[in-house]
Amino acid sequence: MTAVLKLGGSVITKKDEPETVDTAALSAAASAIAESAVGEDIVVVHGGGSFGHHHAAEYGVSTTAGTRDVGGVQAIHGAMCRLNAAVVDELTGQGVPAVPVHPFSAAARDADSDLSLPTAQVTTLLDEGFVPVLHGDLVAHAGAGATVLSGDELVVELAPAVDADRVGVCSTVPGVLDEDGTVIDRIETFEAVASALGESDATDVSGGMAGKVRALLALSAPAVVFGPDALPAFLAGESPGTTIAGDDDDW
Ligand code: IP8
Repeated sequence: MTAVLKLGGSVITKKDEPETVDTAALSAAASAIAESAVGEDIVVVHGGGSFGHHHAAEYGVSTTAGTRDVGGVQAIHGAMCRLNAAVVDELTGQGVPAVPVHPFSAAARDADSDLSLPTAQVTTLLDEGFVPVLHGDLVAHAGAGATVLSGDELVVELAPAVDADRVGVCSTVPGVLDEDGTVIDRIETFEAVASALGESDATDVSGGMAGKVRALLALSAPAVVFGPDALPAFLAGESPGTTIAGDDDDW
């Protein structure tokens, strides 16, 4: 079994304090991974939280707006590397064989914004018993300099590349919420939840929950969106929060 797990940036950092790890939350997530990841290959992806987003906003960089400012690239990519080091350190400190994989060193977007992400290093690391830890980052973008590559985009690229059986997205909310704030148990089509998500034409996978749901629906593996308290349950094979049915989903 192989799982791809995204730890939301706002789960593991203090979103309102620049470059501040939420050490208690990160430690709890690492401990859940350390206690569970027996017999299951796992790829971890984490978001930017108060590391990447803080600097990206300062330099006006997004998934579509790029920069050619070397200082901006250093600030944004450097911050994400610092957060990645904190995540890898916490995981290794708790006995998980975690190793860093930095997307900026390998990925590219072409002039049509199509992403190419080499994944042989990730699959080989998994085969060799490591837990690769990737992160939202910058990406070289033809005609735009460097743009933001979100952790959600990485999850969508990685899940088929590693033949993931399941995908987990650990968010600050306990699942995908309807208009009343109730967790939606299962999503089979985007149309069924479009009005609840308040955004029917999202195409950018980093465009909030609507974009996330749309991207996860396109995967063949089922995806589960849940809050931090439910991470041990997801890692134990359960489906807490909201299940987003995959193309091959026979759950
Ligand atoms: O938090 C964003 O990753 P995300 C990464 O997964 C940067 O959207 C560099 C802001």
